[in-house]
Amino acid sequence: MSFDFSKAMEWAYKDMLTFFPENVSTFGSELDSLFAMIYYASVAIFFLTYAILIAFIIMYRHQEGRKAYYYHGNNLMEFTWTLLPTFLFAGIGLWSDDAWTKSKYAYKVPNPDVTIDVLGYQSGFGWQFRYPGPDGVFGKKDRNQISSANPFGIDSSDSHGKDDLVIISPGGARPVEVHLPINKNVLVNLSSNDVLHSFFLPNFRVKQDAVPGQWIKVWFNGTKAGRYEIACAELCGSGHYNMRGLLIMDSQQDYDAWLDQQYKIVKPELSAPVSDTTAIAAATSDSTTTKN
Ligand SMILES: [Cu+2]
Repeated sequence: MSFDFSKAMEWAYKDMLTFFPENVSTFGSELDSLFAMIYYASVAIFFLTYAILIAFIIMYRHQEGRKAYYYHGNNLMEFTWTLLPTFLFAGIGLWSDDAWTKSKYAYKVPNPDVTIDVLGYQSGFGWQFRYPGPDGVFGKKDRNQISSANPFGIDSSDSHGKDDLVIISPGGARPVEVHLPINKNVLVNLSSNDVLHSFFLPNFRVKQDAVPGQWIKVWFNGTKAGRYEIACAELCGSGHYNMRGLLIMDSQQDYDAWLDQQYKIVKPELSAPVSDTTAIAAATSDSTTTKN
């Protein structure tokens, strides 16, 4: 069997990069090309290093009568192997600065069209999502009011919090499902109830640690409707795998319809008159069927 060098290069240079799921984020392609550039450089350095290593093994193998010689350092060589990686890493740093700033810096977050709160938790392992409700304003948070029924600690004395919509993982292996609109700047305020989690949206090239006691801003703008995975990328405990969720990207119209429907399920008392018991009953029975 002969070694097909071009096949090996094709594997090394192309196929490895197809591990990425489809990019559906506005800044995703910039991060992908950065990843590809670093990857190509690593593959090239790998082949170069191994070619030299193998050549030296052959060139300097034991030969009768040849004697090894000792010398104390070589300035030119030491400068070279210090400067080359310095330029390489400084270059990567400068090149990645734009993509990093755009996607990660809190002061670069564009004006959000939609803002949600996301909270990772370990008791049952999942994510809690909070939408601001019809008034578009989140209720204030009060950590003394945090409970299993009120995971965000929404301040009961703040009227803006009365209509906040909280969606919690259904538990067990069933993934939580949340919807967001496409072609909109989505701002996520991210935190954790207990340990470090990591909010990971592979298709959106978003991965951010969720740190207890801190609210970290994450943003993205999704370009394509569809169903995408939400994962926790931090090994956070025995139920880590249960943190899988589904992010469904909708047109604005479908998103509004979903939000209305969720609102009727979660807040029947606010979305229907109290006397209208049939509407409440229908909305409540919906809650068992809409989780898919
Ligand atoms: Cu986790």
